[in-house]
Amino acid sequence: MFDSLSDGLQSAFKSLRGKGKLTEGNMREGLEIVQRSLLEADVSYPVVQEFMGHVTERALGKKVLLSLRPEQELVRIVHDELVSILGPVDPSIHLKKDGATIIMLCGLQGSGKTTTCGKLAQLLIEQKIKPTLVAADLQRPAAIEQLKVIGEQLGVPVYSETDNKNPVQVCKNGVAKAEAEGSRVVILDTAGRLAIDEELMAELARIDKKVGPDQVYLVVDGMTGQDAVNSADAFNKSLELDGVVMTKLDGDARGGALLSVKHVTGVPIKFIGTGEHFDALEPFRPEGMAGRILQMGDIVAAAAEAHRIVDEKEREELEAKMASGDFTLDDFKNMMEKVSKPGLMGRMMGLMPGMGQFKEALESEEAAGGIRQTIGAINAMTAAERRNPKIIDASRRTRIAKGAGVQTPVISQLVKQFEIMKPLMQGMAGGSMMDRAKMMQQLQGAMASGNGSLDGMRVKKGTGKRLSNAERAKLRKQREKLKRQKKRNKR
Ligand SMILES: Nc1nc2c(ncn2[C@@H]2O[C@H](COP(=O)(O)OP(=O)(O)O)[C@@H](O)[C@H]2O)c(=O)[nH]1
Ligand SMILES: [Mg+2]
Repeated sequence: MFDSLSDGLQSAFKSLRGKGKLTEGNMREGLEIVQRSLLEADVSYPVVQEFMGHVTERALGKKVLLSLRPEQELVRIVHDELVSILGPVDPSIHLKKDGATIIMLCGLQGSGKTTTCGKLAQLLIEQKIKPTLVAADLQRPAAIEQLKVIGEQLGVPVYSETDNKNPVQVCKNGVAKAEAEGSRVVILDTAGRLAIDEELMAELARIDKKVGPDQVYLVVDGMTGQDAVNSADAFNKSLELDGVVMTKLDGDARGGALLSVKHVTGVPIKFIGTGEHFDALEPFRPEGMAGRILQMGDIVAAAAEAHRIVDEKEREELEAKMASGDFTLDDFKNMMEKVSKPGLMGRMMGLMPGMGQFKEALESEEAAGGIRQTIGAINAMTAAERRNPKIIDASRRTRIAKGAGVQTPVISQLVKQFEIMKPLMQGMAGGSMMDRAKMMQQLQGAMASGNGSLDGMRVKKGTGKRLSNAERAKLRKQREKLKRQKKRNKR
């Protein structure tokens, strides 16, 4: 999703990253790439202008130019601006306390209205509310049938009148019947045209006036780019919209429509559709979406997940330890125990940018075994050894291996892994989101490079293989590179 927007923004940030000292000149270059990528992602011109106005003003501010990591500042500014243009958030349906809440869906033909009826019904069913669906699209004979099938699948009543050509009457009758039957929610599935026309707008305005829906949602096809903006504008002028549902964001939508439609209508984006099935409706969260556009993963979701496993105090202690370099094998063990809960690692990784590929490796039985083995090995160490693994010499190694019931190389490997990991952890603890992402990449590199690496937190099962000279040199180089990088980051 949003590939062109993300790619463009990434390249803007990258071009600044290589610049060393930031000047107004090269910041402007970065800003130009941001602007181009917005336009290429089909964000409409007036929106781009306004967006760039805010971003430029802040990006060229003194503080940013003097800052150590200008590209990060730019990411932050763009992120904040995305959030502010996409917000405020309001994914609730606002049900009335008494009587039936009437929700009217409108939008162009094929935008996903009828499908969204089903998705909203499913959402309500999950809240123990059984809605009534009203088939008010009388343009196409198949439309009524389509809604009926959805009603049957979900087990909710569908009101329709085959011979009535007046959608206002059908809606009125449908609402009356639903109310008589005690339905708490009525969803009107209205007609759409291929393009906006006066007749359609007049028809919708009549339904609006005569039936008096409590909520009017515009359903917009996220794949349609500029067209989406024009139609949203027209619907917004004829009807008072309460929210937008943007569909088909599971495909290769360029994402621009989301920004433009929000800007043009000024009403909250309530939900996004991410598939054809009834459960493919997500409450819209600006932060999550901005994160996705900037390829930072859904940090909020990841953080929420992390919160659930480690409590606040523990986490602060861990961070402090990581930052100061006091991180010991005991802490490492502690952390391993926390993350070794089944399924957890995979979910966390899935939420982090670029880490999806490790999901399977980390979820595997082998990985779980590796973690158990590592914990066992640390358990077999003395307190002094856990604090300072450097003292672990050949004889200690043999003793520990015996105690843990593993081969000696497992222990050397573990100590090596830990030494590589420690500076990385330190870097992660102090840094910003971008620092962390970078460190993650390095961790990935270390994991992927085989010997002496983290190797997916998996300890090789005692092949007894020793490092060759070349491998050792490679490892040393890696460590030195990390050290230099760390120094640079500190500066
Ligand atoms: N991939 C994907 N397809 C969708 C989504 N929403 C709707 N569709 C498809 O879009 C087409 C038109 O949907 P429909 O609900 O009939 O549109 P309507 O004319 O506005 O009622 C159908 O083939 C749906 O399956 C979505 O979020 N993702
Ligand atoms: Mg339809």
